[in-house]
Amino acid sequence: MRKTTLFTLLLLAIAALWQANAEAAKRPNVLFIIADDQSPFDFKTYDPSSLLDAPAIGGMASKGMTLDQAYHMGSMSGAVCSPSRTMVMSGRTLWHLPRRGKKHLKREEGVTKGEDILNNTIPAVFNRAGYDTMRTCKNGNSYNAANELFTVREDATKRGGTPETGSEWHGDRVINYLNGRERANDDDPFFIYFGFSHPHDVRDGTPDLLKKYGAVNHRDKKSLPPANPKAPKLPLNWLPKHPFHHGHPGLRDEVSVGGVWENRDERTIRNEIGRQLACAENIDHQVARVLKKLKDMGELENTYVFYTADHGMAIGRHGLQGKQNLYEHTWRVPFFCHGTRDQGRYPSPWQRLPFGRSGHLM
Ligand SMILES: [Ca+2]
Ligand SMILES: [Ca+2]
Repeated sequence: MRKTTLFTLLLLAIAALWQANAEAAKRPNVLFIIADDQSPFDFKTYDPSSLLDAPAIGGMASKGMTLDQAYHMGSMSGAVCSPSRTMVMSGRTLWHLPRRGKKHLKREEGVTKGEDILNNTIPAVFNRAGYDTMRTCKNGNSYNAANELFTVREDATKRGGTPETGSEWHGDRVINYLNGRERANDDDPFFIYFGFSHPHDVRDGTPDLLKKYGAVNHRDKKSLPPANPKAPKLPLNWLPKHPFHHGHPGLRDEVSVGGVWENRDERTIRNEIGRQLACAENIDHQVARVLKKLKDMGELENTYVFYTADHGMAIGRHGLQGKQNLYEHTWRVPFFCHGTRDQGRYPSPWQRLPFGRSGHLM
């Protein structure tokens, strides 16, 4: 009896260990995708009248979860990217970010090095948990001290209309990284920060996608872009001018964006939205490539995929052009999550976040 009991206990212990090892081996990967300057209303999920073809990102939305009320918290600076991306990286609110001055990156590093903020940023936490961490994104306007902690970092600002100068470059970085893991038989879990430089201006689209959305890369400040019936229609909340003083009308985004400048006429705005959608579809193509690669590697079903943007954008809505306002199109962001477990099982978006239920990401 005693032998049987011990043997049973031993079996149970082995089973428990096997289970623990199996669980450890199955730790999920994370693919965090972030666009630069994208209103949620680019996507049919948020605006069914949008012309944007984005089947890869839209597929994530339909099979996973969509947050309807995802906002960034605003900014203390015209460079809204900076606080937004620092919040993403550190998990702290706008009011608790590392201090910034005119030479904010240097000061930020001085203040935060060795303190808990830096040691609890995304790369620090995932490195500590035994994850491989990789990042590609635009340069600047972010939390550089944290960005440096990614074990693989390939940042460059790519806003051109060719494979080498546009979003495909960022897509290639992730594909190359995954190819390298495959060659090395690296089966550590990974966290990939897959950032794009687009659709932030200058919105230079590729020729085929510009044609699809009836737009051109307009460069001549003295003329208007051609009228094209294929260009997206003016949004319902388009205005030729913002109706009252809104605080900071001379900002770079309101007066200096190439292709728009201070113009708010129909031809300019429709062309610029066409450029925006051309750049957004190119991002979708890159996301599709990476999702396919993960599927081919057998990793997709073990990967949480997030898609969001650092903030939204106006492009003619309410007579504004930029990111420095608090209308819905600008302070809301798209937010989609495709996970391996618990999909569609919770009525409330916050309860449905995979971190709470599975509890094994952090
Ligand atoms: Ca941005
Ligand atoms: Ca590794």
